[in-house]
Amino acid sequence: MAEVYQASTTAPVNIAVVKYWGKRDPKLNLPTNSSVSVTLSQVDLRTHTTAACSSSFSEDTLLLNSSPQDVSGARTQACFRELRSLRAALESSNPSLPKLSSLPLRIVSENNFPTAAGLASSAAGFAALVRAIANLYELPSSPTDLSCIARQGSGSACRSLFGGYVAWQMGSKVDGSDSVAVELAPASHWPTMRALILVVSAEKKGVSSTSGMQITVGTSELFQRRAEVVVPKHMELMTKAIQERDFETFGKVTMMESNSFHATCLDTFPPIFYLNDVSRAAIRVVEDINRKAGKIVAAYTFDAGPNAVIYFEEQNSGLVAGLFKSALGSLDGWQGRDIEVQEATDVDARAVEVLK
Ligand code: 2P0
Repeated sequence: MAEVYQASTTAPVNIAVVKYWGKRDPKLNLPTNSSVSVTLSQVDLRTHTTAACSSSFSEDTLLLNSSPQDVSGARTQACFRELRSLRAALESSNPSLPKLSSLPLRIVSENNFPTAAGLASSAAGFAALVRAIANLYELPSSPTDLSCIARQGSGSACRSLFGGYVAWQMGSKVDGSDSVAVELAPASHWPTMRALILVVSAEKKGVSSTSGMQITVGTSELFQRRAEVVVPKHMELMTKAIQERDFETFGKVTMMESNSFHATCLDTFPPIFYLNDVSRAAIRVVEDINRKAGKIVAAYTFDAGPNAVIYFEEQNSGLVAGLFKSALGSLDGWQGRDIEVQEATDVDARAVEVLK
């Protein structure tokens, strides 16, 4: 029987605090602005992926949550092609290596969170896919190198190759080689940071990010100002706030970023609405919390969906969780989940297993 080679890994969901929205090159997923994310729990919100290859497989396949996925799309193909060409280069420099680059791939992925509900499922998905294949091929690539490949699967995926606080530098080269993710700080840098996720809806979102952002780029004048003036300022403030563990600035920029992104969505024609009444109620609860505290101790952010992520520091968890429970407890359609910020570890960067 033919040998089956396999390797597994997991990748976490990341939530942007400076948002990616808009592509200058839709084929390579090159963004119109840089972004920053915080990677959430290792345990609760992750994609687990196993990549296998064998001459006994007839073609490349991908199963996500037990359903077969189309792998012929340009994004998945770009990831396969780049990873195979890195493996082929290794094989030509070391002829004793098995010729894995020419074998069909079988990828099996499982998410433990709602797909396409604004919880960045494509980010964790493509990051896990790229890392799993890189492990299978025993590539010596760094997370930043792999981020350049994952970006071609889904822009935000490049940030899920790291844990903690991550910047995706937009870069300026036309081939995208400098549009990569880098770690700003590990999660351990700010051990008191906490996040609460309000799952307002686990339904699939109405407008996909890919098409939404293209319509924004084509129709919103606010978008231009956001990309050229607002985000560069927020990138600078956010990077410094993280370095200095300055929660007030971190929180203020996080909320202003979310508002700026959703204002741009509203300024898109036809408009894109991701927030709903429960999302807006969550914003008011955060404002109440900060008013009571006399400073910013909690910050909301929303991606391309109605679910809220609330950041706060451990010492304020009683105030934040308490007010959320009493204010939103009577509303239908949300459930709170406490998530700690954790390190991304390369869980399964283990040697390739050879299964007979
Ligand atoms: C972000 N979002 O920075 C922003 C905030 C949604 C709102 O990245 O077309 O799924 O696959 O590159 O990465 C969602 O965009 O889009 C996203 P593609 P992606 O997290």
